Amino acid sequence: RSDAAFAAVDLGATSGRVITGLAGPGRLELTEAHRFANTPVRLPDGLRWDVLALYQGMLEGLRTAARGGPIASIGIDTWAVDYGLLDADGALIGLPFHYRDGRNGRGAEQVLAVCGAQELYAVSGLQHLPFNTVFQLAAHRASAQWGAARTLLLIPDLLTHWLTGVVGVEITNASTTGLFDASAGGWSDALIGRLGLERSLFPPLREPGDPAGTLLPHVAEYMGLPAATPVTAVASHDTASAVAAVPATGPGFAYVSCGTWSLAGLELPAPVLTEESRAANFTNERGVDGTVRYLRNIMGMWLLEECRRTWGRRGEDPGLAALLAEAARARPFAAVIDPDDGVFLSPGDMPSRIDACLVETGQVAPDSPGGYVRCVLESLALAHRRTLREAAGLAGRELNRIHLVGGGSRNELLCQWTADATGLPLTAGPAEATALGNILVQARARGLVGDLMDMRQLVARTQELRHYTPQGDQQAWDRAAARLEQA
Ligand code: LRH
Repeated sequence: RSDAAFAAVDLGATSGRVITGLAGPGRLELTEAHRFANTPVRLPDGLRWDVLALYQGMLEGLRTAARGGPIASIGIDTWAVDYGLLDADGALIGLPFHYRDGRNGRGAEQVLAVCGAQELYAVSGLQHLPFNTVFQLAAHRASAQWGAARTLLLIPDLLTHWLTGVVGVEITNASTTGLFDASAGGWSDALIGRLGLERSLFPPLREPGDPAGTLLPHVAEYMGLPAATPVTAVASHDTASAVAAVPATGPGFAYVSCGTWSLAGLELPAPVLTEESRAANFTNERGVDGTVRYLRNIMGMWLLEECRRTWGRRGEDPGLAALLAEAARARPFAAVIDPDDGVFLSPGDMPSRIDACLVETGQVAPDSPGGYVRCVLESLALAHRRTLREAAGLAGRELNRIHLVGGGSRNELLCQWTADATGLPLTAGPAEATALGNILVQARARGLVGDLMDMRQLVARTQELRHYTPQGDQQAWDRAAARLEQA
């Protein structure tokens, strides 16, 4: 069989894209059909996703992609944890909340009062993040809308539903809800029951590669695609798609999927549900083919993006290239923050929050934007080191290489410093790992690509990668790592 074209819809926290991928044996080429902003909206009752604008952007993009020739299937991935609720008629109730909304703290308290952190982890293996779906649902229950809710769909499943009319939840993303049984690989009836949620809210699960329906007639007509065009469930959690496209060709690799978040960890055959793992807050999210993404969330490029948003509002953002050049010249290790500090989670003035952390730990705030960027990137490299070393220790693994994928792989300073801090060789790229993983799962469902190893080899053979070897002063990084622990 020859090559085919697939459309990947990839929605991130700041922008959405529709990408066409030509895939087949020996071939994997991406073309961006459309890119659009994802701008959350603050309403009086909270921070929401403008999911209609995202849907419209997706339709627009698919229409553009369809003009380029036949599309064999469509796959959708987005960020995790967030959801929409449907009523008995199948209509969306309200706009989905943004995981950075402040309501979630209350929800976490309520859940933990019923179900202890140990019990939750023993079943779900999920790291504690204040915005895990289970906590959001607890906060949501107090609303007037809740009584009308009949079906929960995660964001990619909601968009799939609007394209096809079919209801289902894809499993890699289900594993980020806190209501998924990491060992059994299905919804946890036990947790759902304990927390007093209706079991019928949770639709049947789909595996990456499963069919997710065909386009509804009005959708197909709008896009100029045949009504029989299939939508395929991909690894709909963007991080799971990215990990599937890590171009590793042997064992012993760790990955950092670096975009708005840095997701740093390992791929394992089975979850690690020990008390040590819970205390270290590692997650066991599901990957393709039943693999486990054993990782921890690190605040990631959000720190830089939010600094730039703050400077931009004041007309003080000199642009990314200038900022990085300035950061490269700034004094090394002048300031270290802990990127995992919860104070950085919500949107708002990031430089001031960095200042406050530095003052609190007896450090001096940078005196230029480049100084902040250096502080952020060095601190992220240190956090990558801490997380990967802990993951390897808890999982009993030796690491021989880091694969840094996602948009962050374009940042040479971050790549070099992550190699330096960890003392490990690092392969950077592909920047488009998420879209590639999305396309590859669709191509595999059509029999055009083999197993996970074949998928990764195809990425390694066809995509542009950069290699970094550790340099610099190891002891200086060790000293800085000690400062991270005090930060
Ligand atoms: C990255 C990501 C991450 C989740 C977060 C909500 O985009 O999906 O894996 O923890 O967003």
